[in-house]
Amino acid sequence: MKCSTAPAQTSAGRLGEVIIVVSSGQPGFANLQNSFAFAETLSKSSLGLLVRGQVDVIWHQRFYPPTICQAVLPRISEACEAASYTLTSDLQSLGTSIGEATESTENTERYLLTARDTISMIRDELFRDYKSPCDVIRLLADEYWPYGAMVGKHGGSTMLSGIIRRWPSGGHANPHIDQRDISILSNYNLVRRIGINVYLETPEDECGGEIEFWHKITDEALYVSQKRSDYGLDRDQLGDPMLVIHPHQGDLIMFDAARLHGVRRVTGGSRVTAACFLGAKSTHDPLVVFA
Ligand SMILES: O=C(O)CCC(=O)C(=O)O
Repeated sequence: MKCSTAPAQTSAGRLGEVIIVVSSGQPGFANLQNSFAFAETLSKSSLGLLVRGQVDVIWHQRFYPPTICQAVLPRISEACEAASYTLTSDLQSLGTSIGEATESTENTERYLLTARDTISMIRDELFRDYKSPCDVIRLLADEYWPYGAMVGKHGGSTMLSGIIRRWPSGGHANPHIDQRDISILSNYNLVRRIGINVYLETPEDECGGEIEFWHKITDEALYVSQKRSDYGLDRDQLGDPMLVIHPHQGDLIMFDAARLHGVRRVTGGSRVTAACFLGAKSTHDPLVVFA
């Protein structure tokens, strides 16, 4: 399939494992940080740097075996086609996400009631012969982070620990941050929320589906005041992104979710991810896993 897409906009200098990326753009937000760093592998040291805010993005290529992605994709695509996602029609999502849970108390209840079943569907049905990507991430985070990692709890119930999303052709995601200051996370007082995506299927090069990064927004109230009525911000008002990554099958991308990010429209094929978040309360508390 032949598609076309806008080129990546970055300038980068290598420093061993860590690459520093500096923007030449002029983003129009207060509290922005307009340079950032990324690491090429998920390791004890890069996770520590990300949790401490010294690295913004980890892009670990071929983290998850493409052969397993291929084996699970038919049943995942079928389940996604049958699922309903109430937040947006820009993508499909299995189970009730934390984004939906924050929309209403009714949704919060549904999120908590369905979390265990969704975890079991992903682990025992969709990935039945394999370790699911979010389970692998949780085990590694528990081993790498000095204070461990645990699945989040809310009012005595287990939160969702991983989710599956699918963007059919035409799908995209508006630029957004993933907020920490929401009621379902309030007990944790998070200082950082790390977005994690493992790419199970990606469109061919030039068929869209890139993840784009702009500046960091630390003032969530300011973000909320500028939000569109559905979700996220207007792409047209942001200018060029500072970094555009086209992930490939099996890649892992982890990032500080206070950094504005979005997904470019898929113009051919489809894009499937296994996703979760790690929340950091401080540098001496366990990480919290949720989705
Ligand atoms: O799938 C991606 O690359 C990014 C998804 C996203 O917007 C998020 O994890 O918040």
